[in-house]
Amino acid sequence: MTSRGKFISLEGGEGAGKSTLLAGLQRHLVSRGVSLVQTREPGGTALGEAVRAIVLNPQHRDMCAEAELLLMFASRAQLVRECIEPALAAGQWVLCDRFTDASYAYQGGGRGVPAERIVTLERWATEGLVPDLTLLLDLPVATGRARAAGRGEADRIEVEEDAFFERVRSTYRARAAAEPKRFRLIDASLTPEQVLAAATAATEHLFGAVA
Ligand code: Z5A
Repeated sequence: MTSRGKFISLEGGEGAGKSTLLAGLQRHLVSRGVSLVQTREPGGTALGEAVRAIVLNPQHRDMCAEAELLLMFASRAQLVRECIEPALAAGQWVLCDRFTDASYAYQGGGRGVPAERIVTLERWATEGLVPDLTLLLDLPVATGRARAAGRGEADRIEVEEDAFFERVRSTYRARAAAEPKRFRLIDASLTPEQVLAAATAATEHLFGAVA
């Protein structure tokens, strides 16, 4: 019988280095013989990418927090059923750029949506699917924003003020502290090589579990 694959999510604030880490981590996991599916949120399916274009479009500046949250979960519900669950069931590993923790951090911490509402949506939309490992790239807000600056027009969420991103960061850190077995907090101010080394070390126990 094929053993179920492992599910790894990457989280962090703006400019924390998730995309940079994803490329190196993908190479590492493939070199270890893992059959890997890489995806992202919001997005990762045709429907999810259409949702992404809506939620990040600066023209929708009047979008309310509830609509934003529901759109994130619409994308997630589709991604879980169309991509993540079938891959895990087939024994593939899934590396996802953000997952449900981002909704707690951004819509919960950032926008102030009560966490109980997100818990309800999580149970319903993802049937409680939780990553086996979540790598949280932690970085001071100002450093992340400086890194992300100069990439062209800011999207609808990137235009938020620093206080919003401070709430996002502290919500992520609180979630990591509350679930130390699932989360690995990585100091994202280190060099890309050091961040990758910390991330690959954090994945080691997953190999033991499938052996
Ligand atoms: N969102 C939400 O609100 N609710 C949800 O439920 C979900 C998402 C799922 C899209 O996410 C937005 O959706 C996001 C949260 C929201 N909004 N914000 N803000 P995204 O992940 O697609 O976009 P992002 O968070 O804006 O990612 P990013 O800004 O593209 O950052 P990154 O991927 O973490 O960083 P990077 O591109 O790898 O690196 C940024 C720059 O820093 C680049 O020039 C690198 O070369 C440099 N870099 C990277 N690593 C290092 C190190 N270690 N040292 C120095 N420089 C580095």
